[in-house]
Amino acid sequence: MKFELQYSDTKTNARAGLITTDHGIIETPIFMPVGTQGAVKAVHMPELKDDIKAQIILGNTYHLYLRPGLDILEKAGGLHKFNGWDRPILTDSGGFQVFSLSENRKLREEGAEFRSHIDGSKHLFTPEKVMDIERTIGADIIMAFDECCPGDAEYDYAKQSLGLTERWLDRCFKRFNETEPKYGYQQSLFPIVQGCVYPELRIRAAENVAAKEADGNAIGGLAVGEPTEKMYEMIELVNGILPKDKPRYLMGVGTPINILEAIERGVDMFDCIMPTRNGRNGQIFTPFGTMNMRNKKWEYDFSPIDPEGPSFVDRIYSKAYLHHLIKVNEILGLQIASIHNLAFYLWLVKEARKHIIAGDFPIWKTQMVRQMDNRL
Ligand code: PRF
Repeated sequence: MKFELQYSDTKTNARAGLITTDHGIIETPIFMPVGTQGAVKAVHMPELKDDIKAQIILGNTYHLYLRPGLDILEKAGGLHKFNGWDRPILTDSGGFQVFSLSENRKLREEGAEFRSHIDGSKHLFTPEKVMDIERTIGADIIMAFDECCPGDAEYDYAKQSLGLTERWLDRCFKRFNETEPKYGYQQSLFPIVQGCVYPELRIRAAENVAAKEADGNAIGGLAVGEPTEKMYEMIELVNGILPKDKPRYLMGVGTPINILEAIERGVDMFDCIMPTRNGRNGQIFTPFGTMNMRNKKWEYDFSPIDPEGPSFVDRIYSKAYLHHLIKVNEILGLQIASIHNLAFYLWLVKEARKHIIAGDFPIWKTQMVRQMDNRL
C-alpha cells in the first residue's frame, strides 16, 4: 500500500491524498460504507460502486468469523470473491464488537473471551487469532486488536486498558510479520491509538503507534460517549504526533459535521453506521440539514427527495413517497434511504477534497457546518 499526500490546506490541517492498494486507488478524504457482515445493508454492489461511488467498504472480523465462518470465506477465496466487491476492503478487528455485542466477555492478558451474541457459544480472540482471521477474510487494510474504553472511563482504568492495547499491538505486528497474505495481494495492518479523553495517555498512545511505522494509523476510542469538544481536542492532539505521510483513520465517526471537523484536523478516512442505520430509521441527511421522513409534514410533499442530490434515488422518488414507504415499512424505503445517505456522505467527502485542492476549504467547511446543523 502506498499513500501520496497531494495537497495540504494552508490554513487548517486538512489534506487530500491518494491511497494505492492492490484492489485500486482511494482518494482521500474518504468515507467507507460499513458492510459488517459482508454486505452494506440494503445496498447492491453495483449501486455502491456506480451510484454511491464508494471506493472502499468495511467488513467486520467478529461478525464474519461467527457467520459465515472462516472455512467458507477461505474456500470462497476471501471476502472480495465471496461478496463480489472487487475494490479495496478494510476489516475492523472485532475488538469493538466483542465489547459491545458479545455476552459474558472476560478480558485477560492473553485476549478476550466471549460468548457469541447469536448462539452463546464460547470463543477466545487473541491478537494472534485476530490477525489469522483477518488474513483469511483477506481485506486490503486490517485493523489491530484493541480495547476501546468507554468515553467516561476513569483515568486508572483507561491507563490499564491502554497498556493492554499496546501489548496486544506488539503481538499483532509480530504475528502479522510472521504470516503471509493468502490470496496473492498485499495487506496492511493499521494500529489504533486509544487513551480515552486523557491527553497524557493519548500522547503516549500516539507516540507508540507512530513508532510502528505502519502503512496507516487509526484513532479509536472516540465517539463513545465523551463530549464532542473532547473528541475534537483528542483528534488534534493525536494528529500532531501521527506521521503526516501516512493516512489517518478515525474509527466509527460520525455525523456529517463531525466528519468535516475531523477533516479540518487532519483525518483522511472515516466509517460509520450512521448513514445506513439512521437511514433505515427514516433520517435523511442533506447539505441543508436532516429530515425525519417519518414526520407527517412530508405527507403531501411531492418534490424530489433532493433535486440536486448525487444519487438517482434523489431525483426519481419524492419525499411524500419515501415518507409513505418508511411508514408502511416497505423494503424499498430502507433501500432508498440507505442509498441516498451513503451517496450524500460520499459526495460530502468528495466536495471536501475538491475544496482542499482548490484552496478554499475553510470557507466552504464553515458554510456547510452552518447549513447541515438544521432540522428540516
Ligand atoms: N476500536 C475498533 N473499532 C472501532 C472503534 C475502536 O475504538 C470505534 C470507536 N469509535 C469504532 N470502531 N477496533
